[in-house]
Amino acid sequence: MTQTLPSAAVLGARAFAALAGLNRFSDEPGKLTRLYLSPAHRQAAEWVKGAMEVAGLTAFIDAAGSVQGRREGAVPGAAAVMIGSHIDTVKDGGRFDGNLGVVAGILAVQALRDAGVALPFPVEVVAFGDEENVRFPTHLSTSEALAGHYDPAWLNAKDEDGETLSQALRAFGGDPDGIPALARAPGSLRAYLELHIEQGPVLEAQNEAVGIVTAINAQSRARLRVTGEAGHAGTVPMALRKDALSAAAEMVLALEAIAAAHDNAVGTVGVLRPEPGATNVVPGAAEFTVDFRAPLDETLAAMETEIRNRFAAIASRRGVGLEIVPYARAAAVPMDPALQDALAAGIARSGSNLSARRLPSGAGHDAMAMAAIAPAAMLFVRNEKGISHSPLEKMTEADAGLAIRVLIETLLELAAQLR
Ligand code: HGY
Ligand code: MN
Ligand code: MN
Repeated sequence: MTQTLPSAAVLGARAFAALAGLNRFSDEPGKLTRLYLSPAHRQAAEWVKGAMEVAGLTAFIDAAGSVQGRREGAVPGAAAVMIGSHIDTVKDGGRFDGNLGVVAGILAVQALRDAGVALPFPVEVVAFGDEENVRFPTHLSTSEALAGHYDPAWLNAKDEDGETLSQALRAFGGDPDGIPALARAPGSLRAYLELHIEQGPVLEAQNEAVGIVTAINAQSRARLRVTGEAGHAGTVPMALRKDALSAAAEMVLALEAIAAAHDNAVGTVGVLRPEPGATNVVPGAAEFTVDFRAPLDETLAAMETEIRNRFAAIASRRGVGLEIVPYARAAAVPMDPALQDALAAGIARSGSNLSARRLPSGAGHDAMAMAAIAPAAMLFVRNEKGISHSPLEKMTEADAGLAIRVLIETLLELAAQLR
C-alpha cells in the first residue's frame, strides 16, 4: 500500500537537519573548508555512506573517493537513474553548494521507500569528491572517473604542499589503480539528475523557487608564472625594474577587460602569489590562476586568444618571462531536452504553483562530465542574492523542501514514462 509522500515542509526540515550533520566536517574550524581527500572529506564521506544506508541505499566509498549508493528497482537489469552532486567545497565555502544535491538525493530515495513506492528502475545517489578542483589542478575528476574520462596525469597533480593526488588518495583510503574500473558501461544510466543552488541572482529576481538548467557554460582555467628580477625595494630605479608582481597585476586587469568585452562572459583571478613576498623586495616572480567562462565555445576560444596575446605583449614590454599552464577546459554542455521536460512535469506534479523557468548555468557542475554518458539535467534552487562560494551562502528550508519534492515527482514521472 502506498502511503503518502512527505510534504515539502517536512522534506525541507529533514534537508536542513542533514546538512547540519554533514557540515560538521571541515578542515578549518569556524569555516566550511572540505577539500578533496582531506580528513574532513573522509569524515563527510563516511557520514554520507551511513545516511545512504539509513535511507535504504547500499553504499560504498569508491576508489576515487566518491560515495556511491544504489537502491534496486522493480525491473531487473533496468538502467539506473542517478542523482548526484558533490561534498567537496571551496575554501571558506557555503553550506549548500553541492551538499544540498547529495542530501536531496538521499531524502528522495528515503521518501519513496517509506511511501512503499517501487520504481521500475534502480536509483543511484553519488556524492562526488572533486568538483571544486581547488586542491589539485584537475577538472571534475571524480565524476569523469564514472564517465570513463579520467586523465591519468591527474594522479601526479600536486597540491600547494607538493603532495600528489595519488599519495593523497592512498592516504584517504582510495585506490588509484581502481579508478579505471569505475567507468560506467554505456547505457547503464538512463538519466543523471542534479539538484543544486543556482549560485546566481536570476531565480530570486524572478521570484521563482526552482528553475531548469538549459546548458552549462564553457570554461577554462590555467596556472601562470611570471618571472622577473628580485631586487632591493629601496635601490632599484623604477625604469630598471622587472617587477613580476606589477606585470601580473597588469595581466589581471587585462583579463577583466577582455571578459567585460564579451556578452555574458566572466574572467577571474582567484589566486595571486608574489615571490619571495617580502615588503622590501621587488617581486622576482608571481604565480596566479585564471578562470574564464562563456556561454559559447567560440566566445571562449576568442577570449583565450586575446588573453594569450595581451599577456605576451605585457611580458615583452616589461622584460619578464611568462609561462601559461592550462589545466581545465570544458566545452559548453547542453542539458538533455527530454529530461528538462521531465523536470518540468515533476514541477507540475508537485502541486506547487511553481513555473518551470529555464536558465543557463554560469557555474560548472558534475553534470558536465556525466552528460557524456547519460542524458543529464539540473534543477536549480533559489539562494539568497545568488551568493555562493562564500560563508554568506543562504537559502530557505521551504525552497529546499519544494525542490526535493520536485525531484521525487520527477522520478515518478520517469517511472510513469516507462509504463
Ligand atoms: O567553479 C565552479 O563553477 C564550480 O562551483 N566548481
Ligand atoms: Mn557546486
Ligand atoms: Mn562550487
